[in-house]
Amino acid sequence: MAAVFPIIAQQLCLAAATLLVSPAWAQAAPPPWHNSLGMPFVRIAPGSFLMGSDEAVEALARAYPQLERRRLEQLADEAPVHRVRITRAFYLGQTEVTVGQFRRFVQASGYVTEAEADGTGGYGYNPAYDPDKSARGDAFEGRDPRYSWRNPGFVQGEDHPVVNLTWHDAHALAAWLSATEGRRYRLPSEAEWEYACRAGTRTRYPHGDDPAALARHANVFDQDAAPHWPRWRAQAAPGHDGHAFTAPVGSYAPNAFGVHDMLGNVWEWVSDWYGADSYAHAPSDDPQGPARGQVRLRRGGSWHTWPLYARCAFRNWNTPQTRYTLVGLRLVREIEAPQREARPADFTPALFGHGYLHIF
Ligand SMILES: [Ca+2]
Ligand SMILES: [Ca+2]
Repeated sequence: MAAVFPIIAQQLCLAAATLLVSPAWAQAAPPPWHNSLGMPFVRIAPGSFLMGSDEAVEALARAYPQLERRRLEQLADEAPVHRVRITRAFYLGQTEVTVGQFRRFVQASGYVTEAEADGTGGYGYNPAYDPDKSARGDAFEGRDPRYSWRNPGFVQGEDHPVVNLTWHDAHALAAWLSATEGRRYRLPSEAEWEYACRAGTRTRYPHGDDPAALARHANVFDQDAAPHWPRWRAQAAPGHDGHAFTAPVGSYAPNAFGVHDMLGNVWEWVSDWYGADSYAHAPSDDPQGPARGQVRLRRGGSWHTWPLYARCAFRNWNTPQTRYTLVGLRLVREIEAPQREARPADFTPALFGHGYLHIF
């Protein structure tokens, strides 16, 4: 018997060593947790990573030779690269929020989105629309009351990512889920989002640095989308990702953290205000962005986004009232509730009929 114990002890030591040296995402992933609307969530372990990018314009010019140099010089807000610690585990939506999940929310809550409530509508695809008719050169028609999350002008199944939602709409969804489930839902912070996008990588994309390979890993502006917008054909990713418009969520392999479509399909609202120099002032632990601002960040690019702008480090932003054919969201469910947890009493259904509820 005496010889057995050293063997067991050795095995235990080996197991412990494996736990210590293996990154959390390399271990066997448990099945996703599903909430009351059927949204799958995966647990993201705490950790640290290098956030942002400080790539030289010359290096970008070699990788994206078709782009004007001024576009490559406009990425200074991705610097400085800085170490960020995510100190708490959290659940992150394994996919973007889908049309079907949002429909169930609307049916259960009576919520009316900003695009519908303010009467100005959203944006949509119309093959007869000419971008030159838009003062901003918008690729899509709008605002127009015929467009909303219910109709972006192209066909969407219930498993496609919902679009035409404002930052306020995203918060209303999180608040309703928090109140009805007694758990704390919110948008990811910008740092949490990039941590989950990179999933342990330091390259432009989780698959590596090559923009030409992007269409194998994400739904972006590719050779399937380009025929609908011939003026931007030269900017399309080479290859076919199989989708000219939105794709069913989870159509592509997950990254090393087990989440799908962090890049492409739809832009995702995050919680932070945008600050062009915010990285220079950010704390290293759980940064939340500036205390005030004018515009909210969105991340990851979309089905209509050129490869340069579908990198993990790229930052883009809009007013919180913006609704667009390319912008959706995914949610965080907190694991450790902070001091105060949302309760049903915090939710005021009467406000939802008016379509606007500013939470937190
Ligand atoms: Ca595509
Ligand atoms: Ca996305």
